Amino acid sequence: MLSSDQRALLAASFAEYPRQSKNLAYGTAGFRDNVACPLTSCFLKMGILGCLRSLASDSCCIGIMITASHNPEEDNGLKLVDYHGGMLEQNWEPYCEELVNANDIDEFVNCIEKIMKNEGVTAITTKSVILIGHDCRPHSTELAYIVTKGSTLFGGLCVDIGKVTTPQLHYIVQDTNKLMLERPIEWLNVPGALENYYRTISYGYKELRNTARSGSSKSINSIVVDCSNGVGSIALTNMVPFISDVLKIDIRNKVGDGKVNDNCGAELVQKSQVPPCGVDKSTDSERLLASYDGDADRIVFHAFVNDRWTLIDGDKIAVIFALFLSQELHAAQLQSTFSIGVVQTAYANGSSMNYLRKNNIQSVMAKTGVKYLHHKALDFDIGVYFEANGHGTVLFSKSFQDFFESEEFLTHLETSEGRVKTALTRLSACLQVINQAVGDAISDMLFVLAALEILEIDLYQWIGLYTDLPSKQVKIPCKNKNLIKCSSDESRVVEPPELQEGLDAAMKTIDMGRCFIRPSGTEDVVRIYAEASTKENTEVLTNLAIDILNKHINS
Ligand code: 16G
Ligand code: MG
Repeated sequence: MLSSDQRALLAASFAEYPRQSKNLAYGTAGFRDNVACPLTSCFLKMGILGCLRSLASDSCCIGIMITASHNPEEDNGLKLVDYHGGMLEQNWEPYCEELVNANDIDEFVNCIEKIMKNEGVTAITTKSVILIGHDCRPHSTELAYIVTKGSTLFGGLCVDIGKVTTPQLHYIVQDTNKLMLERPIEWLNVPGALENYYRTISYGYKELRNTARSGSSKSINSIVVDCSNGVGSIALTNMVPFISDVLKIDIRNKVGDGKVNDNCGAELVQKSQVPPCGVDKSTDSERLLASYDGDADRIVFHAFVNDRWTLIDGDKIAVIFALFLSQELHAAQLQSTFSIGVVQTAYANGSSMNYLRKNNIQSVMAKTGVKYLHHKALDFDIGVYFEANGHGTVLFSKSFQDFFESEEFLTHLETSEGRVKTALTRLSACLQVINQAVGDAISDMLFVLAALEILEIDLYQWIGLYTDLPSKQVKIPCKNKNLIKCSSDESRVVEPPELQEGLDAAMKTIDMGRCFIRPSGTEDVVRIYAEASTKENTEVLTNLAIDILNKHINS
């Protein structure tokens, strides 16, 4: 299917960027490794794959984000944004791996032709469109250039939109493809698309705040944000002029202040449960603090209150989202028209699950990784999904969105009054402030602040909403992590069965003990999570789980 000229071009590029020495896996969130790997060949090939995906989806634009998220600065990586603005459809992941790991030019060309055949791409035309975004790692610009090279080699129109957060790229891809139904791609206006991002989100945030009871002593009007020395600081700085009249944002750990994610950011704060560098008990006490990760698709909050430092993780964010949305859905009298539910993972603290249950909010569990939570959240009209580590957003079903965009809604809004009218206005504003394409640290931050204000929950009440059960996470190097197979939500080990039998027996001996073991999707390790009534019990359970794992897998 490829012409001899096309083959010759590919062969030349194959020779220029030799294949990395090891096999790479697409993993939970794309390819990620140390840049010394080297990653250049992988990036070139993904430029080509992006074109194929675009051609297979009616020339919609496809995003390629260059980032290794919360990994150390020495790592880099790449994830694809599909035409709908979400993550790449999972049935395309094997194609990515096959292309990247092709050993020679014949395997490479065969793989391209296989994809074309399977996905109905009859010819390589100039009709593919790729948008590239990248984070602030020193090697990201060069890697973006190599992706561009791959795409243009394949005749694609490739637009490098520069330093943006992962959620900004998702948002722009989603927005652009909506607009492309009406206009040709040549009209793509990147500054305009970015401006639309800032305008829409800030507008929704302000609309929500306008509906709060004025003068509430509980409003949070300022926040300190640790941007993990990453690209989030650029996006947040750009957002400031849109909201500075109502919210004071104090940005710490900006690009250039240090290495990306070094001693700061959401990963460190949530996993190690310590404050990041750049914030200080003496100056930042009793203030709300937030930490983003290196590409700003994750957020956790924290604070120095009453003389101690406290983490407010993704579970506590999910709870506020759910409380607020459920309250407004009822107030708008739409609770029998639209469903609402929360999707969490096995890492969600048991106390958060109890809290949701007590408040009659349905919650379900998904496998770890945004793509799995996202998928489950589609089962609801309002699907809140959040990982404890701070990845999450809200998805609204098509019928929910259609309702709020309909003539019927406008009439309903005009004729309604009092609490119903307020609730309708609020739900409609949620469609603006929330980045539905993917979890977004900036959008999540603004939404949670507005929701806290409306719910009249202050920092102390938020922290005290429920008390987390003490928990611990450890990672154990494993000879072959793939020997372990888990249930679909990863709460139980299915293979080898003796492993789960051992864990079940251990849990029975510990008060409120719960633990699970799962192979990591991003590292060559097995992860153990344990929680129990006390810190000591959690330690005991963790150690029991380590022994059981070593006995059945590592011996
Ligand atoms: C990736 C996932 C994150 C998940 C983590 C688990 C995305 C964008 N990121 O970072 O959601 O929590 O992997 O890593 O999906 P693990 O499998 O190594 O524990
Ligand atoms: Mg990230």
